[in-house]
Amino acid sequence: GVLPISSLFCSPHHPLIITPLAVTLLTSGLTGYMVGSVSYLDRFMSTKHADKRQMQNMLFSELSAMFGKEVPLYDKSLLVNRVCNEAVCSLLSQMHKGFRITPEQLERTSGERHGAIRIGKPSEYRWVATFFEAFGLEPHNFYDMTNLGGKSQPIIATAFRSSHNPDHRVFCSLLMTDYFDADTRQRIEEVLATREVFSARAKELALRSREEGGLTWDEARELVREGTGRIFKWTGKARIHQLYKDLCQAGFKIAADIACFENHHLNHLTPNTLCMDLYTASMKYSMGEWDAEKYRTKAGKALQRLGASADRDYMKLHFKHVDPNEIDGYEEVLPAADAEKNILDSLCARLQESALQLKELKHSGFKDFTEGPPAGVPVLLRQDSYKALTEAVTFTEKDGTTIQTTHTARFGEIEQRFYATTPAGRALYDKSLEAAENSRANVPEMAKPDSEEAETCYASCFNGFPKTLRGLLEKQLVYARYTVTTKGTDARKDGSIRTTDPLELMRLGYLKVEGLRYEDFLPFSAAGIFASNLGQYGTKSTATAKPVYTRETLEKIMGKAIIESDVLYLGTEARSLLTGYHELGLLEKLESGQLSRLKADAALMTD
Ligand code: OOG
Ligand code: NI
Repeated sequence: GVLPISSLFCSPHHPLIITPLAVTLLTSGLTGYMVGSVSYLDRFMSTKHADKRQMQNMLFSELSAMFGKEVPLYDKSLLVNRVCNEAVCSLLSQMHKGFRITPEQLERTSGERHGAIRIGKPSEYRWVATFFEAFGLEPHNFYDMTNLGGKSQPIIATAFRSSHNPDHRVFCSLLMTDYFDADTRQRIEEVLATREVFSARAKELALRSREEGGLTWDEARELVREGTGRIFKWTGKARIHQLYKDLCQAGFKIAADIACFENHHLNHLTPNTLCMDLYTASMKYSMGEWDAEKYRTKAGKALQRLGASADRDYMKLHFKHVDPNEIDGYEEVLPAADAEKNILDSLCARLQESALQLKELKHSGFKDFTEGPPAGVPVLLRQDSYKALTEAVTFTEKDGTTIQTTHTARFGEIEQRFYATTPAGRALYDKSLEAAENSRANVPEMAKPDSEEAETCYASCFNGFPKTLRGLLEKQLVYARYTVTTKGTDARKDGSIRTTDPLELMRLGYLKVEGLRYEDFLPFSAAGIFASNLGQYGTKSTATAKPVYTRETLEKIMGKAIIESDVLYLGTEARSLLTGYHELGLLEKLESGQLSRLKADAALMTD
């Protein structure tokens, strides 16, 4: 039947569930585990303060409404995404008997967003970090965009998100002015010196949240309004046209986009898709780039691939609000022979509706290649976008005169998230991506957008990756969370378990597994996105000596520590294994080195 809404919003991994292992860990000195749960409990129980996860949902849904008003094409693309996701769900419900999702539930499942903002000066960055802290969004990972060879940008960054089961995130860039020659640097800093993006009230509320551990709902709503009414709002107002022109001409359009504008306008706000290739094909068709025949071929292929590969692991990855036990309960069946064709027919018909005719809106086309792994390799994330729109801007000069012109920077990204990779998986990804980029540079067919040869060749560079979760786990390329089954508990009673190998325990049906979803960003994908939208592929430092930036550089600027997300993935896996071994009575059977390594990995994560 239809899923109850509550099951979509009740995380199966609620931090309040205290396992017997937590007690074991507490007595064995790993107090971080419990301390985390207790402090969460404290915050959760405090009725005075608004819940930070609910505040996040409110902030991002308001930002989405704001962005939709600013950029009509964004709203339309959400519609295309919805229609595609409905088509995907219709196919999935034929493959997983019992899976049904109402339009309202789908809408809420697809509420996840990541935003991108670009900040000009350290003091602003510090305020942004304080603002996001009020929503429970903490900095995760350090991205040095100045160090990407030919794709470098004068940017360092982090992403603000929740550590566990995040729904939303913001990629937050900081322009490094010492990347430039002294004269340019001085001109940029001068225009930024007088910029005040945060109102006194916004600062007061953000600080109050830090001091008191939260905000009341009235205060929370007010802080959201500061965000949508001022901090992240596009105003189309800019300053110092000469600096803007000079920076653009010198190939530093990114600096112009940051320094000359009034505030931290959203550059993009990215929703999730259930099937990247179906979405990109539908957008290219709706935007008038592809004819119906080409669309049918490409979209048909995407649906076929989905029909052949959307197993329970795909379901758990893409419907994270649905209880995984419920997913295990669906009977898996092969879709009918004409299932994909019928779905494609109705999708084609829907895309003809006037609300979905994107060609009537002014746009700059869709990006040529999808960033990230090829279709069918379920690691990290895939991203694509419609290209930046040309928007009207009014410059006000020092003497008060105004100049009407345009600016092209804001674009429409989409993403699909897959499994988080281990260091070995990430190294394989980086190597595969490098090979793919090299062939794109050297093999003419590879550089041809939308061609079969290009797709096949790109995909072949990633052949080292197995296509299933099980295969990826066997090669230890991705992280997972293990849970004990009733069959496992029964086997423990019999004393019949002979192995401690998680994959063998899975094969025997004693452990169940879920791959961990990748919740972060990829510097090279980000660079590709920056590049294709700014129309310039990378920058070179013009400083006498190119500065070196580190994680500490950004931590000092924020006055906050940056969380290393690998620690979270590794720690989540280690904790689940410790709990699993404990419940299966296998802790004593582990080699001593293995047990202490798992405990150390689990202890790295502090809440
Ligand atoms: C941020 C680019 C990074 C992503 O999805 O990788 C990003 C920007 O364009 O400001 O958002
Ligand atoms: Ni993005």
